[in-house]
Amino acid sequence: MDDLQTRFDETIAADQRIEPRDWMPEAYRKTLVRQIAQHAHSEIIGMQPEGNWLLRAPSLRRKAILLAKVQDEAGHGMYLYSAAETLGVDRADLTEMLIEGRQRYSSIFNYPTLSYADIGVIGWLVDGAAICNQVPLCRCSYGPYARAMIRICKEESFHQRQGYELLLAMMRGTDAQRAMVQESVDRWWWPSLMMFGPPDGDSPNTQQSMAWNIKRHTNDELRQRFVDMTVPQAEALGVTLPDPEIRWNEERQAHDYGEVDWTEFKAVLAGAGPCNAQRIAHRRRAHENGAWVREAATAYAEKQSRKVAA
Ligand code: FAQ
Repeated sequence: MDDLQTRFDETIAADQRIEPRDWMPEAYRKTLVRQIAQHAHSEIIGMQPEGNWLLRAPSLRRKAILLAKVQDEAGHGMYLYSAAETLGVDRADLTEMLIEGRQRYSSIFNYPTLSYADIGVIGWLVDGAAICNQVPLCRCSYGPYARAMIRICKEESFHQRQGYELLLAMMRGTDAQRAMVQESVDRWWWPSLMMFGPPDGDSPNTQQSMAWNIKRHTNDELRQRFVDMTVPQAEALGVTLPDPEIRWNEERQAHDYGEVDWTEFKAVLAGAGPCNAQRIAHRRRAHENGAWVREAATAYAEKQSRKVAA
């Protein structure tokens, strides 16, 4: 046991990868299952706010783009559930835990999409925040998660670009379109900052996850990176970020910004966000409606394996 622990510690210290067949401490495995499952659930629940606009896209081109993005998110969920399964858990159990409220998904997907500008703003801000958070996960110490993240990040950067491009088109349009974009930015800015998790002083998992090379930066470091990246993009777009305290700090070589409303964040995590109940009810319904597909697929797989055995 000591030998196994030493080997694990040496692998982490050398910044190398842990693979599914390697020995790992139970707490490391549990942390990964928690984070990867939460991440997978976020991708799947994250299809709902955008899916809401699929039948109301303003043109065939916008519809094709949105459809492709939502499909990519399903794919990301699948890669991530597969990565979680290499840790000895079952995807069906993870889904059960999600719909029973025993596992989390990102707070951001508990907010409603009220206009088509939200589609652009989700791409720009939500995918932008996701990229900031996820690029360092490509160097995560657990091999299957790191490899899944490389592919996911490539697709996320397309998602971000499509959002920005949609907003640019709207900002070059009518006054009403510009107002729609600004109203959407006003609603999504603060929830996007919450995606990075609680402030470092209130983040119980960060220290250990960084020691294991799962996380590479703290929540506040990544949040700062996101603010610094987004401020010039907002200027180029011609929108105002709804925080009067944003200003360049010469000394820190970073932007100062206002305090996030952590009471709202905690309420959303506790289930009291605007769409928590709706998101889970919808996921539960989709799962129940898909029961016949799973049964048919299992029956077919069993029939095939009997054929092979015969
Ligand atoms: N929402 O100690 P920490 C996407 C929980 S992007 C809900 O700091 P940790 C792409 C946390 O789980 C979104 N819960 O935790 C897309 C913990 O509770 P627990 C998904 C949150 O793990 C775009 C407690 O608070 N991305 O889907 C949140 O070290 C557009 C204490 O927090 C990922 O999941 C939150 N925002 O750091 C799809 C990235 N923040 O579990 C569709 C991978 C914290 O102990 C459309 N995950 N909590 O009960 C991570 O990087 C980390 O897990 C953090 C949290 C940074 C989210």
